[in-house]
Amino acid sequence: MLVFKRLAALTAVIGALAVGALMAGGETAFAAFGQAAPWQFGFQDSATPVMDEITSFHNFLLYIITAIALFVLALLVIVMVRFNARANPTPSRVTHNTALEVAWTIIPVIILAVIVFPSFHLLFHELNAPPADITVKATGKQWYWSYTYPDNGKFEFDSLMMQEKDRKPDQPRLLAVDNEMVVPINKTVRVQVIGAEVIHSFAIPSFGVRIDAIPGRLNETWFKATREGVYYGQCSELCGKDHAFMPIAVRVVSEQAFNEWVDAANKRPEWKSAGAAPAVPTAVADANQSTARSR
Ligand SMILES: [Cu+2]
Repeated sequence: MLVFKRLAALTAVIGALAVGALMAGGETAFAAFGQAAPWQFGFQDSATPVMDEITSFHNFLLYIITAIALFVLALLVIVMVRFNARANPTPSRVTHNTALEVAWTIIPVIILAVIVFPSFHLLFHELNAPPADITVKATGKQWYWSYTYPDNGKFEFDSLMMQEKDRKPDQPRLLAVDNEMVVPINKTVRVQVIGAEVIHSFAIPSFGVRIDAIPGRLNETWFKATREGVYYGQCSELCGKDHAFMPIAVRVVSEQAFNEWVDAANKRPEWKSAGAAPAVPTAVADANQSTARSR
């Protein structure tokens, strides 16, 4: 019994510490929008309708799974207390109970049917891209991303992780980049995703977007950001030695600011030439570029 008392006391102490840490971390948990925060529980804050739906579906499932886990725990406790060898020396010989067997088949089916409707609705929401207002092509390279704006002047630029010496204090470590992908607020952005030489994955948690960048296959996803700000993501497919150092940064701005940015981008000769047909075959150019960029 003493062992139990000590165990209970230890559990209480650990619980109190965990709650204390949670409350201390709670203040910072929402300080950083568009990126992960220390002691964060759950998802990053949503910035798109798709992520809103992912979050609410997740919460809905959490209620169901919590109820199921508590129900099974209660059954286990009842069995352990009421039907152990001491409390129940002569066990019953019942092996079948038709009503019970029908119930434990039908009820899970009903639970799954309840889950399937919001699940399919979410799937269609994610995959049925509405007509796009702008298109951005994201190319995963070793180890950085390149963004092309085919409908806004065909300029292209590379987006590399900010090196420590260049990083400003307000820019998050390992997430900030030199050239952010810029998109307008409340516009449907079609993102075409491809890999240059190996498989990468384009992922932005706040947008509910994650899609593989596969060489030779043009994948497509979409998002419609409803809040201005900078949203960070990372390559989410193991792609090589600098997999952890090819972050994605998307800056959501007003339409006017976006148009100004596009004008400025079109005036940068190095961005223009990057989007033009390369003088050397693409594979050779990419290989040279990767060699120059690898750290
Ligand atoms: Cu990658």
